[in-house]
Amino acid sequence: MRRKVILVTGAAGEIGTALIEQLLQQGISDILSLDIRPLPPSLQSKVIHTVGDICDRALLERIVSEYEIDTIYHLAALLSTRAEFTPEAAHRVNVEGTLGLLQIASDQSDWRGKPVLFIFPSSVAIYGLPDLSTKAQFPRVREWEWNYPRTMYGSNKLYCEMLGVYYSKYYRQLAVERPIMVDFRSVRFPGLISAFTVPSGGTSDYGPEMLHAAAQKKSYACFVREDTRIPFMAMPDAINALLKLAAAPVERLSRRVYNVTSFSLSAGEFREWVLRSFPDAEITFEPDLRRQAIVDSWPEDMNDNDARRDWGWQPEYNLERSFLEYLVPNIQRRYQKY
Ligand code: AKB
Repeated sequence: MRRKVILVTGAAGEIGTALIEQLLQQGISDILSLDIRPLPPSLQSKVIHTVGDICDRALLERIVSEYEIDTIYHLAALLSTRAEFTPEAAHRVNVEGTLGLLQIASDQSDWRGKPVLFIFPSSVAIYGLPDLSTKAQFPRVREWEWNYPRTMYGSNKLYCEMLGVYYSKYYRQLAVERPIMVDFRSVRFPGLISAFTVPSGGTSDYGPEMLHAAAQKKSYACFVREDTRIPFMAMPDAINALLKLAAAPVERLSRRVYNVTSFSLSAGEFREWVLRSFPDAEITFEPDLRRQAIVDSWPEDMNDNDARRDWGWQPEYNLERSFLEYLVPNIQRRYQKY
């Protein structure tokens, strides 16, 4: 018999490590993690880790031969800024990697006669507003509005959402006997902020970078204008959203892809919040016009009413709690020596 596991891809990344810690805290230890990097030492002995590429089909097949995959948290991705430097590689990881996993999930669902749960983090980057006046006119977008991403990453995420819906509703729709479908569910995250890790390769990174730099007494030049406003969320809420969506009864879901968010603030307001706790922080604004254009195309806020109604989504960390109870104390502790 194969051992039943939860598969987490991108396990060594920001969301991956936080998710695995939370699963372990809930007493779930049958976790198979996959990443091109090793896990942080604190997690290494607690889960079964495979170092490898999600695009390596032979590796995925070997995993399937050894384990029964019950749930997949597919977190591996190349983020929006990094993807612009290597768009084809981003497409390979973000799209082909996801397609391969959906196929495996689909085969597994059919084979065991029960859907594999496939949880996929999407992003605010799937939105693309053409200019700042339109951004001001549509401050709180619904799921189906402005789906015109201007980055490779946003396009990849939007297409993978569609692939997920396809695999959960229409896969092999012309076959005489319909297979058991994958149970695909996705949340569109805003910019995420963790107290324990600094993101890399994203375009919403200026928020967390500002905060982590201040705590280390390093000066920081923010790469967007002061008035740039996008939505954000503290990492514990992001993990909570993934777990809550995974646990929701399928009959309660009126969609497969949901906006989730917590608070929106401008880069200038972000700086003010950082200064409240780190009054000596040196934060300047030196916009990089190319990265600025990407963030300008993202909405100020996302309407997450459907997630609230269907599966009781509600962020636990609003702006004040995020800074004062989660981010600042943990970041201060982390960089105590500075
Ligand atoms: C990025 O900036 O690329 C990510 C995202 C918003 O999905 N943080």
